[in-house]
Amino acid sequence: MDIEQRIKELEEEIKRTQYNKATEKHILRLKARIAYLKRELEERRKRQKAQRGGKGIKKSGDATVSIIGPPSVGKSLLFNTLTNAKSDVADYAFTTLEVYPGILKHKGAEIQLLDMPGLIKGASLGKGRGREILSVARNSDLLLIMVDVFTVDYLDTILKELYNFGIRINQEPPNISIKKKDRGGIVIASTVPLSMDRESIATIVREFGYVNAELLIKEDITADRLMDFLAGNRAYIPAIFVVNKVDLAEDSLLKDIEKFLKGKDPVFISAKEKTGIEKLKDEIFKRAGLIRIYLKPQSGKIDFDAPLILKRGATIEEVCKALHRDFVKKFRYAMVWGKSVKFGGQHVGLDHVVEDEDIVRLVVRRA
Ligand SMILES: Nc1nc2c(ncn2[C@@H]2O[C@H](COP(=O)(O)OP(=O)(O)O)[C@@H](O)[C@H]2O)c(=O)[nH]1
Ligand SMILES: [Mg+2]
Repeated sequence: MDIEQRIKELEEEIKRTQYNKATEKHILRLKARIAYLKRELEERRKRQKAQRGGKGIKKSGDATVSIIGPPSVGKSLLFNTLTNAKSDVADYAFTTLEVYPGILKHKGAEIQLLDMPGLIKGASLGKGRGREILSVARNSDLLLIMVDVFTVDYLDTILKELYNFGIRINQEPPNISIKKKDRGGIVIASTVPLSMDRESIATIVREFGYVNAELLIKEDITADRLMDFLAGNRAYIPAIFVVNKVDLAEDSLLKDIEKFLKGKDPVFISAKEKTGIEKLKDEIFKRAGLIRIYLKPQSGKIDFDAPLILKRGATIEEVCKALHRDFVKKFRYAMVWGKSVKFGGQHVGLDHVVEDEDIVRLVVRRA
């Protein structure tokens, strides 16, 4: 029997089964089975795509950001406002048929933005070229999830399609590790109290084909996140919620939207009137995980207009590598001014983590 059909059958079975204490375990097992089969399906699709030589958008710049949302919410107009590129803007749905790349220059960084067709219900199953759009989204460093003041309800659909495609937004990867063993069954160790009972955890792990294994769980894991971990092919990507066309909304509507999106920290903009754009740019820079490092040369002034752009969490070693391939080898120490140090001019080593707007002077051995 083919995998898709089997998944459908299992889903039907879950729907038919009355949820209660007695069936709880059985349903959990069915869910794990589905998650496992879905992964098999993904793997197969990936192999087929690799054979066909699937084309992708070439990444460039310091980070890649995809604009995702339903048709006609103003994605292309925003894209044109933010970048040096041009994308079609029109009054009817599906004006954007291709993926358009453009560069947003902000705070010394070059951020690649991708404008795409609208994402519709059923996208993760391939509707409206949805799988192509979601593949691009999956490979981004950040998503702009965009709706307009009239389509805020549609957000749920977008979030579901992302979820079904294995994209997890604004979540850290599950903090678990697993080791296969020769004997001993499923052994579960945890560093925090767990809400799930151990038998349920073991059931799910077994559904993914493990007979003997040691699990180390470092968070209060849910069944969904455990399955995500075991499936192993999830993409964890930060996302910014953008609400466009505020120029068309009454204050009362905006208040309702704010309430509806509570906890999602939406950025309100008007691509047409160019309001909220600077705030959005700052947010993109931050949420893409970028930081600026100013280099202090041996002599001469610091060029504050040309920072070195790195990813948050970068160390002095990365600063060295970005400047010259021999600098790590010749490194003696670095002097740092800024948020990452206790006092200005502090001497640090290669593993020191730098922060946004730190000033760094590298001291290296001469030839
Ligand atoms: N009033 C208003 N109209 C907008 C705004 N942004 C986009 N539009 C209009 O909405 C329509 C769809 O825009 P488009 O960028 O093509 O949407 P896309 O399908 O999401 O790329 C066009 O007629 C735009 O001029 C906005 O902030 N305010
Ligand atoms: Mg468009």
